[in-house]
Amino acid sequence: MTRHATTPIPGQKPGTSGLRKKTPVFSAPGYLENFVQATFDALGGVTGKTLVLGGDGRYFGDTATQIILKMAAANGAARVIVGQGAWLSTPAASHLIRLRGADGGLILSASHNPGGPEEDFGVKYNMGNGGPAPEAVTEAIYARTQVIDFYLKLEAPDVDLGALGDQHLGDMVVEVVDPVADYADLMETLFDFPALKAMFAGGFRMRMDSMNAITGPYAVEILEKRLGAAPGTVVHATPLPDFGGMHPDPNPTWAHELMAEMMGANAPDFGAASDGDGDRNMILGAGCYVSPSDSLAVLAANAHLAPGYAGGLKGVARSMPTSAAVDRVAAAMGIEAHETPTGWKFFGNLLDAGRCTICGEESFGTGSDHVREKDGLWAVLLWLNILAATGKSVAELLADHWATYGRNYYSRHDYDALPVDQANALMGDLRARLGDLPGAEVNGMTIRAADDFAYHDPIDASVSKSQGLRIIFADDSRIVLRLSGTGTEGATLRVYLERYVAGPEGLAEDPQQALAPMIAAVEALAGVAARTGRSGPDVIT
Ligand code: G16
Repeated sequence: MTRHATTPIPGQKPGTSGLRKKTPVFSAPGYLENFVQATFDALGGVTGKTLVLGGDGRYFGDTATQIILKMAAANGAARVIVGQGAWLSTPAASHLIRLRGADGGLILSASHNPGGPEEDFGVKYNMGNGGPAPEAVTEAIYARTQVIDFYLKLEAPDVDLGALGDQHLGDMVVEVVDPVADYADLMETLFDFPALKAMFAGGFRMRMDSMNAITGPYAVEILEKRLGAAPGTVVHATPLPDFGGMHPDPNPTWAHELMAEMMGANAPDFGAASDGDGDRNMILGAGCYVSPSDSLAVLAANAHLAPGYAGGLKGVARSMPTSAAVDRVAAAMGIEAHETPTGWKFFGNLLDAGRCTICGEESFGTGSDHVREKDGLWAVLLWLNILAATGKSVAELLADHWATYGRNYYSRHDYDALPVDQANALMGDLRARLGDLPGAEVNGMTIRAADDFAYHDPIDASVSKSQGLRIIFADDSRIVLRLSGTGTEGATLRVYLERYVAGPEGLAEDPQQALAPMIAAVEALAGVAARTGRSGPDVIT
């Protein structure tokens, strides 16, 4: 074991989902080491513990894996279970932690952010329940980074991460496992694989865009090998260190190849994409885009059609900026609906306490209590199961859903890479005026309520403040503004827009048209275009 003297490095504060920085920052001498040692220290050390380790295959992941293995060995860990080739999708890592009863795990990914020598890298710690570290733990890690003065790292040759089985690193066992098999087996327990096989055998056509990221091997194994989808169903199926130059964020802007195919002539019946680390999903039908908030609501309403959820749902949960469409489903079912801050970590307590079964976010994340992360391929398989069980198309399912529950028109407008001071000033000025807004009129609409969202966790009574500015109108239409906690360049302003139409008229409008009054209200209240000088958002979901 070698003890290396170090000094604190500023800025190692985990964001919405772990610590994300530009690769040159993360790969600078001591940067990763400081953060990993601070993580181990904040957990009370890792002596005798079992950890899971893997990532999404992005640039620097293999080097980082070797460094972390040597640090875990020097810190006295008993065993590290690592995916072959240092690969593990985020949901597969969550499953492996739970399956093997590990004490926790480190996931090397900057999720949907681009990868490469000049792009993004990230590290996050997941707890023994398989879920992201809660705020109390990430704050303890950050506190430790500010006083750290040494890290431990074994001097040893690199481990062969291509060879399955046990190896030794000092006294620690490194167990290299197939990253796909256990996860694929879990999916077989939840969904009606024979029915899905029959659907594909009957000519059902699908396109899955894995965006040169980690879901490629998982999707090929499950969709093409186990379910018999046509070879080539999965495209961009090989994880590449720079994602082949793709921006692996499954939304209409970045998954534009898939969008073009699904909106074009002779489109497949079903389309889906996932992100860098496999926890996000975008769902499409032929000529039809499903907004993530609607996807969550449709999945909650129909989950009982899949064997894993045949007993019904205990409750649902959504992040605050996600539309209230799923709340309407929960009300009809008579089950609990929870509203949490942005960040999957906030669902962990509710899932562990059996207060919800399915949860989701507008940021293309959906999942259930089968793991403690959002899960892209799980959402794809649940949609497929529902399509197989109902015999309906994606467009028919959506239309039926809106006819039953009404439609929560929804969109998110992102303004990327704003100067940090400008973004903070915009938010600060609006925050200062929130108290004056209730009762005020904007473009003929009356504001009913306005606040800075705070979450009171019903399980552990922790309070999370300043989670987004909400302005709610008399008809329950809503605008929400918050700054992203996952970007690595300047500030990203997210503007969330929602308007409810009960129907039966007006359910098939273009969302941007339907939301035009809300878009105008944002400009009147916050002056986004005027203050940023931008002519429009960089990303519209
Ligand atoms: C992460 C979190 C999500 C969150 C998303 C966007 O996703 O796990 O819970 O909704 O970031 O966060 P923000 O709006 O702060 O950028 P991922 O897929 O990046 O891990």
